[in-house]
Amino acid sequence: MTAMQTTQTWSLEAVAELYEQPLLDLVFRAAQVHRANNDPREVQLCTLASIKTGKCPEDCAYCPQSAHFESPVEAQKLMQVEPVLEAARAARDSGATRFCMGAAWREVTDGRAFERVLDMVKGVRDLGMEACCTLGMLTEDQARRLKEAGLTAYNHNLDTSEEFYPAIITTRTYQDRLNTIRNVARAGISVCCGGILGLGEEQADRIKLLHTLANLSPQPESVPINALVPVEGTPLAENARVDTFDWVRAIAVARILMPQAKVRLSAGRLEIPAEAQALAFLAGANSIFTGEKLLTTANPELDFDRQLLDQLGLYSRRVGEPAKETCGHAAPSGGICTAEAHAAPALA
Ligand code: SAM
Ligand code: DTB
Ligand code: SF4
Repeated sequence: MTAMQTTQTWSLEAVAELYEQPLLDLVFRAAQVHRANNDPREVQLCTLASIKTGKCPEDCAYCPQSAHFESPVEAQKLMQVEPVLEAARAARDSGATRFCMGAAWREVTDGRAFERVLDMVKGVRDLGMEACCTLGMLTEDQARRLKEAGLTAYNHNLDTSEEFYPAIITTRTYQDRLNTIRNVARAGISVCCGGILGLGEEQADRIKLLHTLANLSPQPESVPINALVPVEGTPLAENARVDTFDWVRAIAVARILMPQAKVRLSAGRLEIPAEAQALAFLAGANSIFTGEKLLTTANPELDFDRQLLDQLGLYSRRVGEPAKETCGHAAPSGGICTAEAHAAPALA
């Protein structure tokens, strides 16, 4: 079974029931699901590049790149191919295996800019890395061209529940988002789709978001969980930081609902204590963004992340390095157990 297959249809009630469990019961169950499906010691490192920054026509209330608000972000036109590939090479040398290119566009427009992005994708793939793009809305034909260029994954988040969405973004609809996700999947590109916590949503909105993500068909291969980074000038600048236990809760539920997806700790990690991040890894997170910047906001230093992974006995794999056949834990028999041996008994 691959991560692309939807394993089961989840009812909203079942997702709510999972979400509302006592936190440590939930984390324990998520850890079991994680160990049954993935090497629990491996964490994928991804690096982001903002290839076109600012002046975005969309009005996403959290985003410092929206042209609707005055934020400290300095706008930058679409980068040339070579500096983007230099950044990708540097990311690969620092241990990243996935390079994600983000553009502050409402949608992709056919023409020279798109051709340049296709060249970036080819270049990143030639470095042996996974290439991911997040460029706004896409047609089916544009998705097909990205696929031909070698694109591994396309990031397009649902961000929150369908009901809460219009309180955050008015320039596009939830259905627009779903249409692009469908176009990406039809082109055979992996879907990277997640959300943000801390927008002012209720727990019920988080449950609905997780429910929608889990029932996408195919399920997302990658689920970024962002914690709002409040940025000066945006309407959400004064929002309180998300409670870290709530953040862990969402990660654990994502892991249970989407057992084989990469659950990525995305924006907001700089303000989240190392101990809470450790709990997130236990609950099934298995990827982080590394590098001192996300798109426009700060991220932990690479040395901090390396030390954190070392302290927790986690590792990342470099480009070309094969998956470890064992998870490295001592088995009760005295040998080294295989990841399969971690498989939890079937869950009721
Ligand atoms: N323009 C494209 C789009 O919206 O799909 C791609 C770039 S956009 C910056 C990618 C994602 O970053 C958003 O969907 C949102 O989840 C996240 N994001 C943006 N600003 C954020 C912030 N201040 N804090 C946390 N996450 C943020
Ligand atoms: C995602 O969900 N998070 C990443 C990636 N996908 C593109 C972006 C986070 C951006 C945080 C705000 C900023 O740095 O501008
Ligand atoms: Fe534009 Fe994406 Fe920012 Fe929304 S999140 S304003 S679409 S860059």
